[in-house]
Amino acid sequence: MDFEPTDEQRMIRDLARDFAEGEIAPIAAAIDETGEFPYATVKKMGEIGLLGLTTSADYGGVGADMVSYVLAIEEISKVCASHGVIMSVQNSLVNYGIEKFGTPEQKQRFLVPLATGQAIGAYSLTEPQSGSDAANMRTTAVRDGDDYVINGRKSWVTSGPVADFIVTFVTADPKAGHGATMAVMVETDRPGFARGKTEPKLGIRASATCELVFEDYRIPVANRLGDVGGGFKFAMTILDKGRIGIASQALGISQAAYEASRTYARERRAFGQAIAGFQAIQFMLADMATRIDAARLLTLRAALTADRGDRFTLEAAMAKLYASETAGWVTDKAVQVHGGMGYSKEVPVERFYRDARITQIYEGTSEIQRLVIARNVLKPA
Ligand code: COS
Repeated sequence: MDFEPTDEQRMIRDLARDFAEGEIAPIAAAIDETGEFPYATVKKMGEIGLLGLTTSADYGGVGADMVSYVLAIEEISKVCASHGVIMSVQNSLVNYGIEKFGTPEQKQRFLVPLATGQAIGAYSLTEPQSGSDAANMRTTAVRDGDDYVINGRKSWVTSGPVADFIVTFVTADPKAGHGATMAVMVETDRPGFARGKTEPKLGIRASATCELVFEDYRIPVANRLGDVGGGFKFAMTILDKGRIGIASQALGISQAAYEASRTYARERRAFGQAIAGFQAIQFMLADMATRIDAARLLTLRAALTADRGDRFTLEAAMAKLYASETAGWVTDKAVQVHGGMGYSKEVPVERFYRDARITQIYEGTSEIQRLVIARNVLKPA
């Protein structure tokens, strides 16, 4: 396996790095403080292609491969994990789903504005009673002539408060399990749709998250993505790609926390020398660097497997599990290296520590990743 980026992959990584350092870095601390959604920089991300990075050029995207995508999300997340998840959700959970399961007409209507950043997208699977047990959904879609009438509540929808289009999973019969599920494209300007309160969160505070409420919400049958009964597999297929995005986000947070710790350790003096001279600090930095490299290799392997066109469920779960737990560990140690300063909002490691926590929860908890991995490794040969 060749992990050396090609010229094109480097170019996309550098584009993302320059954008993150030039446009996002100046606002990252402030939007964490206010929890404000960064409309202006998200719009610019769309203009330079980052919101349609892996979408094919036929639908307004860049048509880049997954390795480029991983490198770009890491760069964005190093500076701001909120922008990282906005980019990941739009590319993986929204655009990819429409490109893979949508009709040509749906691609023109929904994918083109999403891939060019003229529209913001979201993905809605979770409900108040069903997070990990994703098939246990109760939001119903009842056919009425050429329409579906949707009723129910969805929760924890990333970009929900600002989305124009939401890939939403519903069921024709809540008692029928996987077999009655389907995906529909919700257009948020139709009557019967409301957004609940925006969640006040511990981290990724500039990424907006909310509940959705459907009361006799009507959409044409033409808004169904894929088949009736195919919703669960649709949700799982695109989550595999989403998990590579979250692994990359976790990697970016880890890398930023590590670099800040290394700089601080060289500058901060105690007992007559820079604290980088103490073995206690050196070992923390050594373990951070090693774990981050391992997480990066797993994430690149998942991306390369996807780029080869092979199934990557196992590789994505391993990458997401390891990179997210690494982000938790690395950011904890980063606070430790900084001592009292690490607990202060004066330095960014405090934000990295809070931002890292969600990566072990959303798009499948660490426990769900272990379950997916265990099912794969225990499969009869
Ligand atoms: N890709 C394609 N198909 C998949 C798949 C994947 N990654 N995972 C499961 N499927 C298919 C299975 O092959 C099975 O198909 P058949 O009925 O044809 O055999 C079907 O989907 C049902 O799969 P399974 O029996 O494994 O479903 P479970 O209800 O046991 O659920 C877990 C499996 C727990 C792994 C799944 O519900 C899950 O990932 N939950 C977490 C959801 C999540 O990430 N939520 C966060 C939302 S985004 S913030």
